Amino acid sequence: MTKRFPEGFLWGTATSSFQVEMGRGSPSKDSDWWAWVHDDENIRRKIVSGDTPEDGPGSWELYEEDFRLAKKELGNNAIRISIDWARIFPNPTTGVEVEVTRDEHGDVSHVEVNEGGLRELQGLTDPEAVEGYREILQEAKRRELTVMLTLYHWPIPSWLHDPIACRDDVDSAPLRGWLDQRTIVEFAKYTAYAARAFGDLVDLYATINEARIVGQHGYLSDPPEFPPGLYSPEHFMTVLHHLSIAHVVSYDQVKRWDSTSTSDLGPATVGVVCVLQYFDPADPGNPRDVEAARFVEYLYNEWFLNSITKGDFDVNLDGTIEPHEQRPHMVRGCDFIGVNYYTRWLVKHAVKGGDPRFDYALGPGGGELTDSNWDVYPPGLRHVLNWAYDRYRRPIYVTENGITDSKDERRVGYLLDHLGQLHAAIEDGVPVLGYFHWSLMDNFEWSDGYKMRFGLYNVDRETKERTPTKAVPVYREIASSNTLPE
Ligand code: PNW
Repeated sequence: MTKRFPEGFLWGTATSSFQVEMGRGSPSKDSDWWAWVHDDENIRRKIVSGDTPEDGPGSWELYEEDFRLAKKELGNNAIRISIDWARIFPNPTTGVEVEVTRDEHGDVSHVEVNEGGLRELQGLTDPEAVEGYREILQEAKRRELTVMLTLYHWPIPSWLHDPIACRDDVDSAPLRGWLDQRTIVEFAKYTAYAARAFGDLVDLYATINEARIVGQHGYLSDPPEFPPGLYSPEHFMTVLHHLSIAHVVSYDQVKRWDSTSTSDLGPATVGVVCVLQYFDPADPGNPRDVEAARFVEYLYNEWFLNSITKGDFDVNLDGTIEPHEQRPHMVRGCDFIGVNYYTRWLVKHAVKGGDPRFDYALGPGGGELTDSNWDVYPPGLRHVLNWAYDRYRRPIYVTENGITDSKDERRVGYLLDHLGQLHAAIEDGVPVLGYFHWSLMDNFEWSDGYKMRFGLYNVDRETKERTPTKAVPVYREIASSNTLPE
C-alpha cells in the first residue's frame, strides 16, 4: 500500500550556521567553538580533528544555490537553518539594561527587554551580519520554503565563554558560558533582538538545539570532545538546568517581539529541538546495566523536556519532584517538539568514581555501524516519536535524521527505513508535521571536522561544488509526491 503523508507535511533539510556558512565571505571568529577548534593543544591531543570551519561549504555566500537545490532538486517545501549569535553580536551586550526577575531559588525566571533596550542592541550588532541573515531568509521565502530558524545551535560569543580557560581551570575562569546565569540574560537579549529583526521572515523558531548534547559532550565527556571538555556531573546538571531557563526566557522574547505572521502557521510558533535516543541495557540480564539504562534515558531524553513543559526541575535527580523542585512559574510554553533521531545506544555499568548514578558508559547498538560508528536502528524513531507524544502531547517535527556514509552506499536505505518508521508513528496517532534530513550537504561536523559526511550533497572543499548523492532523486520523489514508495 502506498504510504501517503498528511497534507501540508513539511519536507526539508537541516543545517546550522557554524557548520555551513564559512568557506566563502567573512568568517565568524568570535565564538567559543571557533576558539575550541583552532586551539593547538586541542589539536595536539586530538580532542578536535584539526579541520577548521573556514573550509566549510560557504553558504554565507552560496545560499541561493543551496535553496535552489532544496526547492528545485529536492522538491522540498521547508528548510531548517540557524543564525550565529557570535556573528550578530561580536561585542558584548552586557551593558544593555534589562529587568531581570529571579525566583526564590535565585534562578533567573524572567527577563524584560524594552524598546529602548532593543534600540541599544541594534546599535551593538554587526550590520553586515544582520543584513546577511536578512538576505538569506528573504531568499528562502522567495523560494517559498517554510523556514524553521534555530536560535542557538552551539557557538556562543567569546565574551561569554572562554572554553580554553574553562578546560584548564574552570573554577578560576572568568567567562564560564552556560555555567553562569549571565549567559541566560544575554541570550534573552539576543533572542529578543533576533525575533524583532528577522520575525517577518521566520515561520517556526527552535530556541535551543539539543541542550543535552551541549551538556553531555561538553561537561560529561571523557575524553573531552566539545567545549569546554570537562567531566563533571555537577557542571553537567548546572548547564542542563540553565539551558532549560534559556528556553523559557527566549520563548517569552520571541512571543513578545515577533508579532508578524509569515504563513498560515500563525505568528511566532516557538518550540525546542531535542535529540532523543533509544537506550537499551548492554546486558538485559544485568540489573546494573538495566538500572544505568533507565537512568540515562531519564537524564538524557526526559529531564529537559520535563522542566520546560511541566516545571519539574528534578535538581537531585531522584525521579520524584519535591515541592522545591516544582516550578510552575517556569512553564511558558513549547509549541512543538523537534526530535533529532540518529541512533540507539547500549548502556553499561562502568565505575567513574564520582556520583555513583553516573557510573555508566555508552556504546553503539548491535546493528550495522555508520562511518561515525553509530548503529542504524530505524524502529527507534517510531519509538521515540510515540514516547515524546505520549508524555508531552505536542506536535512534533523530526528536525534531524541522517547518516555518515562517505561511500554513498547506505543513505538511501537509511532514509527509506526511517521514513517508514515515521509513517508508522503517524498511523499510531502521533502528530508528526514534518521531516528535516540532516543534512543538505556535507559540512563541518564539530570536533570530527569534514571526515564525517552527512550530506545529501557532497561538497568539494576547494571549489565548493555540490554533487548529489544517490539519495537526492529518492528524496525528491518522496517530497514531491508526499508519499513513500512501496
Ligand atoms: C546533532 N550523539 O548533534 C547536531 O544537531 C548537528 O549539529 C550535528 O551535526 C548532527 O547531530 C550530527 O552529529 C549530535 O552522540 C551530536 O548521539 C552527537 C550525537 C547526536 C547528535
